[in-house]
Amino acid sequence: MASANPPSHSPAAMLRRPLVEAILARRADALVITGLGTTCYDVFSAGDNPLNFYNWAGMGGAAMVACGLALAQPKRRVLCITGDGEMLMGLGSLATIACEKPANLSIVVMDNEHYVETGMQGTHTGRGVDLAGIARAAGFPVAGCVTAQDGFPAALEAIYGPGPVFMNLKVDPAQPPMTLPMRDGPYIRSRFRDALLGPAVAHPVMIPASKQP
Ligand SMILES: Cc1ncc(C[n+]2csc(CCOP(=O)(O)OP(=O)(O)O)c2C)c(N)n1
Ligand SMILES: [Mg+2]
Repeated sequence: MASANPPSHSPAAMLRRPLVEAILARRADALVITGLGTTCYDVFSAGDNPLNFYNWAGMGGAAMVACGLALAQPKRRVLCITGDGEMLMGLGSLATIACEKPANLSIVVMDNEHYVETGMQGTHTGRGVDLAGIARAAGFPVAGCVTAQDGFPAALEAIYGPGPVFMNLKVDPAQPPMTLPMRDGPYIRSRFRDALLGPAVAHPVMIPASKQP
């Protein structure tokens, strides 16, 4: 399953949607944080869920949002499913996660070696940068890179095992059909919050008499 120096542009790169579907089929009540762009569409296409937090355009923060949630909700599995470009922009988060070590957090990177959403520019991972190696060096106890389908079952077990887990999946760069979730950020946030914590209770705001108009 794990290889320290995965080959670039693996000829056996996997199709991303079946992988995301297989990961989410086991989610139970896991909290799922997406990257922007294609991983956002992948997760929505596998089935909408109020415990999905769709990151529409925020780039570089998915793993950190997931880390915060994992620390706040230690009894819930937190899955971050993001892209290589998004992860490259937020590399510092790997250091923070390695320090905090939330055992319930799994970061899954759909590594297509490209920024698909913005026109298929190549990313660093296609030039040899090894995200799993970076995670391992930072201190992740579980970090692997899967380059072909036969390594996926073991990766799936690891994703739901003790963490923090970092799993890089080399996937085909072809863009699957764009399946767009709702775009209203406050709605996505409130829906997620309500599903996790129950409906928000409105607390009356007490304004001192001296401050009242
Ligand atoms: C700060 C910032 N810079 C650039 C963009 C433009 N942008 C949107 S999606 C994207 C590419 C994302 O690439 P990746 O995470 O690898 O996703 P995938 O290849 O799966 O689409 C970029 C550069 C952005 N949304 N925010
Ligand atoms: Mg990409």
